[in-house]
Amino acid sequence: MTLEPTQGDRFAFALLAGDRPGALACAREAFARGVGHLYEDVVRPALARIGDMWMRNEITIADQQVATAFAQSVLGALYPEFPWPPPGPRAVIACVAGERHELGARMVADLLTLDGWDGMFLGADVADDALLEAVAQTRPGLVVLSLTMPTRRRALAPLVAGLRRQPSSPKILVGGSAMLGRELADLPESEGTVLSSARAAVEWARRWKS
Ligand code: B12
Repeated sequence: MTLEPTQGDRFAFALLAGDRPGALACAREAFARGVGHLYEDVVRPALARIGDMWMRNEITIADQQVATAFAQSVLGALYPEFPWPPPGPRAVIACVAGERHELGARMVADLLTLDGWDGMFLGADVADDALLEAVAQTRPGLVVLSLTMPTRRRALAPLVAGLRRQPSSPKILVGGSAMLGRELADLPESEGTVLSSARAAVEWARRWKS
């Protein structure tokens, strides 16, 4: 029995082959079912597959980096077609200091923006001071922190405590694959919430969007 490749597999192989038309066609086909579907059901499993190939030494770390950059440019090509609404309340989204995995955080930023937030994505490896300064200046209602590497978890407590001291009292949401199955219970002063998918982030944030 031969299994049909999933959309995620097709996207992964197009990325690794540097096949821009193939990757774009696959992304566009998924986008027809919504940005959430494209991100969570196609791009996320494609990148997971690429990570597994790296673990098995079938590709190099450089291949992985090139494939991610390529995925970002393919998604960027579809940006003008996304149904962006007028910007609403501000949300700041960042990868914590030392965290270079940025695609998931960018997806959270995009899906929040598509749901009516004014998403300000600060990108990868954001130093605590820079994040706190951005929050002090822009006074967001929501701050989203993304962590992929479990080693970054220990840096969370002081950052969440710093965010808690901000006069605008933003809601704090923490997630990413390093937080799968975790609780924020070990974080002092935290009322932050842990979630693991970008779609769940949007659902959770809706109640604070006023
Ligand atoms: C691409 C990639 C890289 C790229 C990143 C480039 C970039 N510009 O982002 C580069 C080459 C830089 C890299 C480096 C490393 N990587 Co890497 N990388 C990956 C890979 C293949 C894909 C990551 C990705 O983009 N996934 C797709 C996105 C969409 O998924 P996601 O991040 O999980 O995000 C989703 C959810 O988690 C959620 N989400 C994300 N943030 C948030 C926040 C909130 C609040 C919420 C609610 C949800 C949420 O929403 C997203 C959509 O659903 C993964 C494999 C994998 N399984 O993910 C390995 C992986 C994460 N990397 C790994 C490793 C080990 C490393 C390195 C240590 C390798 C090395 N020796 O150099 C370094 C560490 C760098 C660092 N300090 O951060 C391991 C981590 C293992 C572990 N748990 O410890 C993985 C799992 C590979 C593997 N199979 O072992 N990597």
